[in-house]
Amino acid sequence: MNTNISNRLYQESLAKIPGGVNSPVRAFKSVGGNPLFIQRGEGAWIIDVDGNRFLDCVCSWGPLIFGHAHPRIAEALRHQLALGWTFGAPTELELRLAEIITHMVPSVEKVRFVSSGTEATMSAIRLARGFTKRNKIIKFEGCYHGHADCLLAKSGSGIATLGLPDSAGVPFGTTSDTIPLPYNDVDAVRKAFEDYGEDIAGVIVEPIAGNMGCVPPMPSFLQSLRDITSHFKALLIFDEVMTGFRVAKGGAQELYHVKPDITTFGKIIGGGLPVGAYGGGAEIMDMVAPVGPVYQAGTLSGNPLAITAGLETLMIINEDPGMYSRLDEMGRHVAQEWRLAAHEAGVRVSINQIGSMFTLFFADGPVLNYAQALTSDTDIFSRFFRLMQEQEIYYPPSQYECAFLSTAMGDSEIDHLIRGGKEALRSLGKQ
Ligand code: HOZ
Repeated sequence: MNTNISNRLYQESLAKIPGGVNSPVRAFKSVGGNPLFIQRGEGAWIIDVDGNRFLDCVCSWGPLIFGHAHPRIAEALRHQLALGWTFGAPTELELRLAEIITHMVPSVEKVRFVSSGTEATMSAIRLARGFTKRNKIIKFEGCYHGHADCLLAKSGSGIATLGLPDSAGVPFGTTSDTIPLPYNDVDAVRKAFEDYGEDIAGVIVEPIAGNMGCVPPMPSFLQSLRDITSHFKALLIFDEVMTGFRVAKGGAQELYHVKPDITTFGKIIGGGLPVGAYGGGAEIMDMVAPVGPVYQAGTLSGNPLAITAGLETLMIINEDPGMYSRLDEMGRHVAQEWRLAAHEAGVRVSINQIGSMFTLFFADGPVLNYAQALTSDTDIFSRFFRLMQEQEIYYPPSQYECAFLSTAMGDSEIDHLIRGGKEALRSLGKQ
């Protein structure tokens, strides 16, 4: 594969941008080789600057549930572009998107828009602390809630990918009220509440973890979090930045029938443009300024272009309620075929899949928490990643990120994905 132009752009970028990239996981550091520079996207495919074409399983790390350059979203953006793209004043668009979200996610009565998932979770934590007048926060190892200081403790995503012991530059004081516990471990949560219950403002959790690879909640994990937090009058925060509008119309909370106090959104809510949001019951949300004392603001919050993309995305979702079961069927089919191929090739794998989110771990047993995710053989993963690239599949360049399907993938794309994965697994079996 010719990647000369990507390589040249990467070398030039190294001189001007730290690591040549604007977000660490893109750098291919954990899988080797240089990042591909992308020129354009067409439906389920991306094309790099050297003209190589790949089936895209990154989907911009989740937002592109319909694939690239969906014509309706493109048209809506063109229309808004002609009207102006930022006013620093309210627009009807924000109201309409808020209405759709509160309809689709009933636990959310009011919602505040921000510009990224990081901002959403950072603000949700401040709100939980302001509402409860308590300081401590429970998070789970391997979950990643953006790069706000207080949440960078035992994080997944890029921190896990690069094998970093959390981040430099985070003062001890900012994480001293953060309690990281093992995912899916209800006993550990109970114990933490027995020890610090009166001081715990909230529990933040990815209801389906996506930042240590895809790790589903065990039956009753989320309900236990609901029961314990309610008992101790702490808030339950679902970080649905990745799962919101991806696993079901109402997110993971709809799938598992558990109602959080605060939900954070990102990715799909902006249709691929920078939008985040946090929302919850009116009593809690009315703690936010200008009504209440919890301050949070943003010049570009509710940006008309970004909100337009989000609005059009959620409208398309609402017109096609069957899309989630189709995506889940596709995901199950891929996972099943790859399991079989891995078995035949003598490669040990553990594949987690929920709807259109999935991860192939090169591990012996089930992966239900961060410690188990870390048992995956990352050398084999790196080889798998490169073999997938040879098969014209753009797979996430990290063991600790999810792969995604999009509705732009038809039968031939799913066949391409299954065949490519099988070929890669067969090659691994021979090495
Ligand atoms: N936060 C994204 C999902 N894990 C990864 C993308 C990135 O860090 O660039």
